[in-house]
Amino acid sequence: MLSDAEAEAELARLAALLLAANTAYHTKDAPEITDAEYDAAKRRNFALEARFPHLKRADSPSEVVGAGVAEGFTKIAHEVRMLSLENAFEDKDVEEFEDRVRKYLGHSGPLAFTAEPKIDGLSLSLRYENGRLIHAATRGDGETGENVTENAQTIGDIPQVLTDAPVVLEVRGEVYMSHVDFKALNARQKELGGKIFANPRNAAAGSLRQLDASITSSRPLRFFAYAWGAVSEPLAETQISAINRLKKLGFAVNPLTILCNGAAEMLTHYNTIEAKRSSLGYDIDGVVYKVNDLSLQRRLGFRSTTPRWAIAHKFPAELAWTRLLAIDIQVGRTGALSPVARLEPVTVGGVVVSNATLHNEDYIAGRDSKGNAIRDGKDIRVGDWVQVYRAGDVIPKIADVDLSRRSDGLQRYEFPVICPECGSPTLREEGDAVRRCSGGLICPAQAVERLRHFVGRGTFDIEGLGAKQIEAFYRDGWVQTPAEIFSLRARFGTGLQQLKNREGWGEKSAENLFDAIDEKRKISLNRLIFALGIRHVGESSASLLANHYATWPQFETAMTHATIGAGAAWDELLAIDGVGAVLAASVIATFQNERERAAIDALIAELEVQPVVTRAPVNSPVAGKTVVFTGTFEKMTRAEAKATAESLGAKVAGSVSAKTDLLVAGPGAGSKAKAAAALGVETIDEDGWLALIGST
Ligand code: 5U1
Repeated sequence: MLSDAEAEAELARLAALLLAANTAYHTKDAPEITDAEYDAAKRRNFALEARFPHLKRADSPSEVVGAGVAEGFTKIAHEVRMLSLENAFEDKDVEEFEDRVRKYLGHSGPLAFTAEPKIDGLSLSLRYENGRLIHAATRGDGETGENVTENAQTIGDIPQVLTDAPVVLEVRGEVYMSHVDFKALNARQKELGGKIFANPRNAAAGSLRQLDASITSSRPLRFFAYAWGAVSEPLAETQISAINRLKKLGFAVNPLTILCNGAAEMLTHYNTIEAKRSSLGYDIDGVVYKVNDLSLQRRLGFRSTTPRWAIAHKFPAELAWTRLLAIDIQVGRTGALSPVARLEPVTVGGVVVSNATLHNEDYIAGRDSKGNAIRDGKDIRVGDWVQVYRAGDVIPKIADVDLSRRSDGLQRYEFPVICPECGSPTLREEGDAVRRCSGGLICPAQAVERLRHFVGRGTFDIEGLGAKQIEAFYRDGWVQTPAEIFSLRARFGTGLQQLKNREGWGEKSAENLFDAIDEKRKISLNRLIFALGIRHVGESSASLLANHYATWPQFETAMTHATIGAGAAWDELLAIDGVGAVLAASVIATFQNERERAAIDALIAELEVQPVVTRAPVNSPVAGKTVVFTGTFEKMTRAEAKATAESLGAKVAGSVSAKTDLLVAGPGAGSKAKAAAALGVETIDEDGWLALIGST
């Protein structure tokens, strides 16, 4: 509904914003807006250009194909994944962490944890072989990082040679810059007309991730070690002694690391560290707690990206007041309409913030998802003074609104009932806080988001085909569906003319892209299921489905013939531990939607889907078996039993069926034991299970 003049002004604003964001990201290594915000601005720009083609600027941001920051670095695959940490924000989260750990382990006696500052820097993994530094890699996506070996060799805190170390030792920690060094660096940069860094973390990241190691060597970087990856022999039996061992080997370890007995002591140390925060001389953003006993850490294991044995207790968010200039709506991959606050730029904790999430329509209206008042029921209007906060790296949020500064005549915000991207009606299902576009794949925003998800890191991860490229390909009509990615070579490969004529593309890069696409035709079943972008199916539920059905034909056949709410295929889906009715219905509905199904079939025709290979030892007595646990156990918790069974290659189901091979029943087993008896399923008790898996 914008006039030409308004659209022109908006395109100019977006061009300036995106240019500044590109410069900050690519050149300064100092991003000023989040990726999501950048992408939202790009999308808005595309949408406006599509609606007002005659106003497209000569310097249109949609013609810029951004070079990834990582370009120029070689990659290093981490032998042991680099994990991130679950966050705690309140005292009760820390208490719940201890409770969860105890419950998982079934442990009621004394339990020690380490507590240490969380350094606000850049994670680094250093691999030593026979005492020599072999390589250094950034975290990257946790599986593969950037090779920054030469740069790391210039950091004084990083030993080049270790004596008395395991033959293989990967030391992990944080590269950071002290406040004094940061100020001096910025002063020097100013004098030389160089880049000014927004905060010490960006300065550390920008300094380490230099293609020219001599630049890194001129930057005052430091390193604290706090963890390890691959090791050829155990470092110690406890976290605290492992840290002491790292110290003995010559690494700097944080002097505020202590042992605590339980949540109360952890919280005391948190307060101590917070009180010292401003005088430490370097940035920290919280305190990390870890279970001290490494054998318990091993038992606790990991969720998909975070360990169960550690948590980061973040310091409270930083706050600032500013004006709300506009509310934009972004349409996501599942059609969710997300309101984004456009703010008068304001500095919050050293970072300039100009966008914040507004969550959903209830949040703007001053209600929570149950209809209860939040912010004393104050709604948020364009033009209001709002309080912005940042907690860690998450997208900034709006905490409050100042009614005393509200100008007369500000209107309540009307949440769109029509999708701003495709004009389809928006719908809000019973019990869902989110309003969604009903357009499905006809909505360009949903289609693009699906494609972006499809080529993302946890999914197809095609080198050279990032979010920005796929968006440009979509806009140009080259790729509308995932299958069309795989037919690009056939369609454009002969002449390569069109691709290589794009700015930033040459014949070589086009060929590289086609090769990279071909490389990904072989895909694991779990990645494929996740890549399909089915609502409610995240990375872990995709793995649950893949592990259960094992091959694409088995999964596809089951979903094609399943009926929502009834029948054997439905029961089988729900019997998968971790799969609920909402997820199950969503998967079946996707497979039975004509348009979605056609897109899936076309994609599968281009791929070679790898069946799930059980990683369990071949001699595991339960590999490939479907096991159900029921009743109470004394020597293991249910969660632990499940994790152990899965690590031995078993499938753990939530209910007994004809496919169940084994029921492990503790006291109190009820209907499942009866069902097993009726079906003739072998039933053993806890000791029988422990004996079977050789754990007595
Ligand atoms: N101090 C500290 N920071 N930090 C960050 N410990 C620590 N541990 C981490 C991370 C990501 O990860 C563990 C899972 C090793």
